[in-house]
Amino acid sequence: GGSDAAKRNAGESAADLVTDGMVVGLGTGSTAAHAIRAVGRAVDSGLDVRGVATSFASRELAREAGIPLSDLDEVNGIDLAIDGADQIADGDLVKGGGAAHAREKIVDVAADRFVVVADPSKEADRLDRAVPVEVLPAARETVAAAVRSAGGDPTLRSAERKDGPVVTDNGNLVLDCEFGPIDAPSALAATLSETPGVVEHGLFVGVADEVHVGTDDGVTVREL
Ligand code: DER
Repeated sequence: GGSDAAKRNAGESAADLVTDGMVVGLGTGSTAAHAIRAVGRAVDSGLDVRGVATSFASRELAREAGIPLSDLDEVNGIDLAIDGADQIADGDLVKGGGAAHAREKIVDVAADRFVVVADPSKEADRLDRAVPVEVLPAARETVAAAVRSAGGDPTLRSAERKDGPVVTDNGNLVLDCEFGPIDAPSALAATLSETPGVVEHGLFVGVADEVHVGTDDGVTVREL
């Protein structure tokens, strides 16, 4: 992954887009965390915003940062969502490294403006990272079979400091599905979405509006 300075520069650059009265989608991951902390500092200085978290982790971080929070079903739309990505190519994303992509996609897609924060290691010419797929636990084998017939190689994501698989905030499991280079992300996204038992996949196709790519000494902003 990229340097912390690069992640911080990206996160703080995106946080500068937050203005008074906004409802802000708060993404998950170490890069979005810098944006959350920066928004928290702005709130300390009087910024009036409401945050909508995308995971247990981002909610806890936002609370620590002092950002007033609302649930997604309490707000009337989201003005801006700031979120990280595992890979970016041609404006499409692979997300889900933090197994939060189901709620992230709801918030990111609902937002009037979805800004990605990343470091250069996330940029690629073509998406080729494993695609995280959140599945209902009972459907993990049937989804795995469907992934294989679509040319993928599914692996149940096991937890680091817990015996057994990662369990998402929604109580589901995650299959990391290797497809190699993904030539047609929207076609693959449709195939995954149509598979019974798939709760959400990590292909964010044509969703992001802008990306802030941090480097150690600055940030590059690109419209997508
Ligand atoms: O889970 C996600 O989609 C996160 O946004 C993510 O994977 C990026 O995390 P990072 O900013 O810590 O690399």
